[in-house]
Formats: sequence, C-alpha cells, structure tokens
Amino acid sequence: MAETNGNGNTSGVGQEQINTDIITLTRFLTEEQTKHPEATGDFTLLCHALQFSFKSIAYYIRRASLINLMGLAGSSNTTGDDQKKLDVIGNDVFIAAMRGSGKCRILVSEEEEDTIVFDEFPNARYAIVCDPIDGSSNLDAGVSVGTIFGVFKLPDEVLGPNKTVSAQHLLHAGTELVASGFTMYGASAQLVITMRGGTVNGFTLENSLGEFILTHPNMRLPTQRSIYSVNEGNTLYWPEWVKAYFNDLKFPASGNPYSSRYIGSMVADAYRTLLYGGIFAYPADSKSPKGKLRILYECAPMALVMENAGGQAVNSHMERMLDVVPEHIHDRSGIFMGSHGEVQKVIDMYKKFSK
Ligand code: AHM
Ligand code: MG
Repeated sequence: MAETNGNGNTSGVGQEQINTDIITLTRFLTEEQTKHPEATGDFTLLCHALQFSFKSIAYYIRRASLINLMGLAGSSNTTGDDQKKLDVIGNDVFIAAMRGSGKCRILVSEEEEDTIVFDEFPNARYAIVCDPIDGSSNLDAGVSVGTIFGVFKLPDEVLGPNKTVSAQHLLHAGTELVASGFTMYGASAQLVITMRGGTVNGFTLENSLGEFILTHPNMRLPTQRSIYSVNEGNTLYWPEWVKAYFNDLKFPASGNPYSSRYIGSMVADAYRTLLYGGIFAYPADSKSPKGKLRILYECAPMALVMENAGGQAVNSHMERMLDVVPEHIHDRSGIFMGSHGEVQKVIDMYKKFSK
C-alpha cells in the first residue's frame, strides 16, 4: 500500500519512488505572484505565454530533427524549398505568443531589424527582448540551441491609447530588467529563469506531462572552476591582455592548466558554466571591435542570470555588463561571464595591462 509522507508526497507505488508533489513552472509562478500582493497578474500571464513559446519551439526542434533524419512525409528537405527554417519558425512562434499574451507592448527579436509594436494592446506594460533561436548555425549538427529572453516594464506614461512606444523605451541598462533567462533545447528542454533581485531557478520540460518541472532550485555558481569557454580561433584578433589572460590559464605558473570547453552555442556554454562554474568569454577583438554578442537580448539577460547565481559578467572594458546601455537595439558587446573568482582574474589581467 502506498505511504504518504508529511509533505503529501506518495511513495512506494510499485517499485518506484514517485514524487507526487512536484513544482511546475505554473505553480512556481503562481506562488511567486502571491508573494507580491500588489501584483496584477499581468507578469504571470506573460510568463505563461513565454512558457508556451518555449514548449512550442522545443517541439518544432525535436520534430525537425526527426524530419531531417528520417525524411518524414510533409517535409521537403531534399530541396529545402518549402520547409520553413527553424529560426524563422522560432521567431514566428515567439512573436505570436507575445502578441497572444496581450501583455506585451513592444518586442525586439534578433530576427527582426525593427521593433515590433503591438498597438492593439495599448495598456500592455511589458517590453520583451529575445533571441528566439540562438546558435541556430549549429542546428543541422544537432547541437543544443536556445531561446534567450529579457523582460522590461514600461513606465506608466506610455500606457494607454494614443501613446507611442518605440525602441527608445528599450534602450536601458540590464539593471532595468524585471526578469530574464533562457531555454536550452537539448536532450530535454531546460529553462533557467530569474527575476530582478531574485534567485535563479532551473526547470526541465517533462514531455509526457508537457510541464516545466522545477529541477534546479536556487542555482548557485561555484565561485571558481578551472574551465574556460571561448572561440580560440579568434586569438589572432584578440588584444594583448586577452591573449595574456588565456595564456595564463593554459600555462599557469603553479597548478594545473584549465580545461577548454566550447560548444559555440551560448546558451549551452552558459548552462554548463552555470552548473559547473568557470568562465565563458566572447571578447571584442580587431575583427569585431564592438564584440559579437548582442547587448539587449544576449549579454544583459545572461548577465542577470549569472549575477543572481552569484557570478559576475563584464564587458571588454571591464564595465559591469548590467550597467551597459545599448545605443541601438542590435548593439553588440564583448563579454566575460561566469564564476565570480574567474571573472575577477579577467579584471585583474585587464588592470595589469592598463597600468
Ligand atoms: P547567433 O545569434 O547568430 O546564433 O550567434 C550567436 C552565437 C552564440 O550562441 C555563440 O556563443 C556564438 O555565436 C558563437 O560564435 P563563433 O561561431 O564566432 O564562435
Ligand atoms: Mg544570437
């Protein structure tokens, strides 16, 4: 007979230990909302729409892999003519979900040159920034890709009909983000989400239930770990201090050299860094003087996750990544992020060369 423990969990059904009191993302969001009596529920509704877009993108990625591998009917992967590219699908899914939420007034997507404004919802108080499928150049090789997102709250004065909302309302420092996170579409979909001043929580998509389950509560970055993640093919273009920094990791005066891990898909590299610690870097260099990654929807959302997990994130001038204000919506930056102690070594090397 099944036994019930004090938490209402039932164990011992058959041979399996089954936890019947799981925390889904929906439950988590509802519980978070009750902690804020002033909350209107709009943010929770927005998160439900975000959640739906992640589930849909995860589904299309799984399905596309099958279609590519098995040539399932309905696809045209021999010619590629009428098969929509996954990054286009991801973008369309994301935009439709945000519009459908009725809570998003303006959206920036890496796939869209201009902002998308939902004038049909003049009272929607949120602005969303996203890279719907980051790392999409890796898709054909079955490498994990992901969606990165950030949420800003619009000021009261732009709410209501006849008010104009534009890119200017989005060109803020990451410190203004009310929430951010990413979903990695791998063997399973992993969602990492954080709110301003809050903890970082990781959820795993359970496909049979169709629910994101809280599997990594209160994620904390190890303060140090000898792993570095960078595209070393760019060494030729790096400034001298960046070369010196990575050289120190490989040829340390004392101790063991660092391990190198680079997937080339930021969400996957960031997720590993979050779990194991270490450093992820995409420095500005002579080929990309401003850096490669985008401030608004790649660097800032990741920086909030890293900081809230106890890590650090800085740009190539050692400014706190979350303090950087983009000049335009697709502005780029160099970035160093990860374990607090590892990023500190970057800052120290930069200072040494600036003397
Ligand atoms: P994308 O937004 O065009 O996919 O580019 C971003 C990706 C990141 O996921 C990854 O960290 C980086 O580009 C890899 O760049 P590189 O191939 O130069 O190493
Ligand atoms: Mg990207």
